[in-house]
Amino acid sequence: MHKVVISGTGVFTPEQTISNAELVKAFNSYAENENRRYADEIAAGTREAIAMSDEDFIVRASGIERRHVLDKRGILDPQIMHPVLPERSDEELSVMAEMALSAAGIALKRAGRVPAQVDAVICAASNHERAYPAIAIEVQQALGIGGFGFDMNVACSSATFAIQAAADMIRSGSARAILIVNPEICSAHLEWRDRDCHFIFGDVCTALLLERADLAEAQGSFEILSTRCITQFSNNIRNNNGFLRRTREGHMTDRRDMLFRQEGRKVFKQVVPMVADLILTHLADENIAPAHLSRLWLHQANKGMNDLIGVKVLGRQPEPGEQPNILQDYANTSSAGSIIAFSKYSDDLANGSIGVICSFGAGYSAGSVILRKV
Ligand code: CO8
Repeated sequence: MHKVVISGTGVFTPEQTISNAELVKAFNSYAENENRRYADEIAAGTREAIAMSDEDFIVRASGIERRHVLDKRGILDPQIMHPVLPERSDEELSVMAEMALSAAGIALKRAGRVPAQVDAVICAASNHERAYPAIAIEVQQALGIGGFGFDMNVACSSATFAIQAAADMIRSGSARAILIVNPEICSAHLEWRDRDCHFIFGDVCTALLLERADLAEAQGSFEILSTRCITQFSNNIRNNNGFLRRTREGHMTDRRDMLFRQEGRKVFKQVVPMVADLILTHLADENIAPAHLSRLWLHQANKGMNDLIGVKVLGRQPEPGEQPNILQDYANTSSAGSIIAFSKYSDDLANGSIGVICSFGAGYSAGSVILRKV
């Protein structure tokens, strides 16, 4: 069995940002318009008025201060309330592939590799802009990578599950180097007209290069000591959009269940113990004491959730920097969140330092990756 390292990471961050203030202003303007439009029904008690959103609530409940998005204009227009991403022809690069190329370029450069040295591409994300051909194969073709590519989706755990899949392939010898890309266009599957969730997500793309340790040349790689993935079915985070919706009589394009929806409180309560238990069991099975952990790169959904997981895993309040959060700037970027944290906050670690990347989300799913700086 070969040893495997993460030799390069990259983050593509869309230029456009939306502050909580801008978001709340747009939402409240939409809500006022709707409430005016249905004033009679609201007065008659046959319809509920839409409640206003609030900046202080958003920061208090989630820790999110702003998010990057691909199209700010459409999202903030009270008459539109979603990103407007023009359809592209079959000959043009898809949006996800374009984001992936940007992040992949950075990851390959950091690893000191050219595409010809890569054997496979995995595009792992919460949603794919089309069913086929795979976005991964488009990225493979655009970069000039040989071998194969495929898409996979485990919602917020897509990146960690892809790390396990790629590491297993490299360990067993079916590939020497695998590029993982996580283009997350969360803005397109978020209901921006629902105040319970309109603040949660942002857009981004991350990339990782995994290589056989004996072939890797980059300084400051991270050896993958062990991976563990778990899933447990739950309806508490759900998106019913799928190809079967076209086969149903009277299908509507505006059905709420065709976009992200969740029971946020239940998710919070059920997922925190599940994740803390996964990390602690995983560490124990690898004979690593939590006290030997230098860093936790957690999924970036909610600051309160991460603070609690940190305390449960370390058995004490994490020191500043031990558990870096990026969600204040990016919001929840699904599978990319923990990888952004890893990419931005890992260079400073000393050789031999041990850290854990951990994702969690819809499914439920959770993935833990134990790393050692080499
Ligand atoms: N402004 C003001 N008040 C609000 C707002 C708002 N924007 N939103 C809700 N409120 C109100 C509620 O109506 C409620 O009022 P009341 O008490 O009168 O009923 C009150 O504030 C409290 O609301 P909540 O109970 O909902 O608030 P919480 O404290 O639970 O915070 C959170 C809500 C932030 C959503 C929190 O529950 C949370 O973070 N939960 C965990 C979420 C999570 O981690 N989910 C993972 C999903 S991501 C994933 O798996 C990937 C999916 C694929 C990506 C999808 C891309 C779109």
